[in-house]
Amino acid sequence: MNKEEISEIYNRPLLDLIYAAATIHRNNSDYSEVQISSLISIKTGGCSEDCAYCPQAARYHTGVEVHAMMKVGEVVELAQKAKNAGSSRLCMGAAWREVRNNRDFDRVIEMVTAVNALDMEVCCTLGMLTFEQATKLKKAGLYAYNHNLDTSEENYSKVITTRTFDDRLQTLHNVRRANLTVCSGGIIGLGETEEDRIEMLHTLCNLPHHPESVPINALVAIKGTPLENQQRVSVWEMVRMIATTRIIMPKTVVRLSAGRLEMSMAEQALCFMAGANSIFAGDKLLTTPNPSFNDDMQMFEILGLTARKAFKNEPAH
Ligand code: SAM
Ligand code: DTB
Ligand code: SF4
Repeated sequence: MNKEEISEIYNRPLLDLIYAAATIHRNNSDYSEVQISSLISIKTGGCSEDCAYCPQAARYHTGVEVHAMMKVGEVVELAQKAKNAGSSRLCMGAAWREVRNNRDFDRVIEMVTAVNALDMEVCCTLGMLTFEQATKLKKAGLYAYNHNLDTSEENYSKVITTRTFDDRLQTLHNVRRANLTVCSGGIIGLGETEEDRIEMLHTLCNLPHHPESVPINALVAIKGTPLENQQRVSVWEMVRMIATTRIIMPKTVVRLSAGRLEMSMAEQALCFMAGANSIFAGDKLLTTPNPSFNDDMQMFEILGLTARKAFKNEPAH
């Protein structure tokens, strides 16, 4: 799909857009199923990068404490709790620029092996990754790798200067080549234009394969970061972004990601109607608060949503 086509979709009258997205969603998936994914920050803070939105960048004074890497046992315990609460997917995040071939990576491999044994979809987000590292993770049982484009190529250097948009694409290429599933999306509310949003979606939907999941984050403005004074995006912008993603990538799992804490149940319902079919659940994202499992379960009950099972698209697993 080209940029003009995506732009036409993005700019439709909102209710037409939601209706079209809901129709496509119903024709492609069981629309009542929503994936519950939990996040664990296995290595928090102290990151060398300058991502302008990030509470974990060492150079900003955000109050996030630097923690040593978690132990394998601690991660497994949290993963089991998340599974018991209904999560089918576990994403382990590390505040790293890139993966290094050292003891920390060996420990990640152990974590992946252990969480995979719980029969959850295991995802990692560890920064840049080589093909060899991606292959090792795959062998250990990794299911998905998250690496967000975050914004358009054009806007990228206004948000991050310590790496390039092409670096991001290279990692996505390495991940795909290692036969892992790809999770890649972005953030809205960074100060980007609507054209930037459309361009980011254009890049994602013109990768050789659509990412299996696309997280859409609303910026959580963090005190101490260069984006601390950014205004919150309106729910209408979230809905527009989600609906457009759903229409251009009909089978992709679209995750309503950061920013849910400030959204009412009615607002989230609109996002699900527009085609969102995944959330991050649990009291915490990586470092910032998120709605509680109980509140989310109540929401599922009221909206008639059910938790999607692990490996939904892989009956052979
Ligand atoms: N360090 C790795 C990397 O940058 O790829 C992995 C962890 S990083 C925290 C993962 C993603 O979290 C970022 O790409 C960004 O999309 C999202 N993120 C970080 N801070 C955020 C914020 N304040 N608001 C919304 N999303 C945020
Ligand atoms: C994604 O797209 N969003 C998640 C996950 N992938 C790693 C992270 C959101 C982080 C929000 C800020 C924080 O809690 O530190
Ligand atoms: Fe934050 Fe990841 Fe950027 Fe590090 S590389 S500052 S953890 S978003």
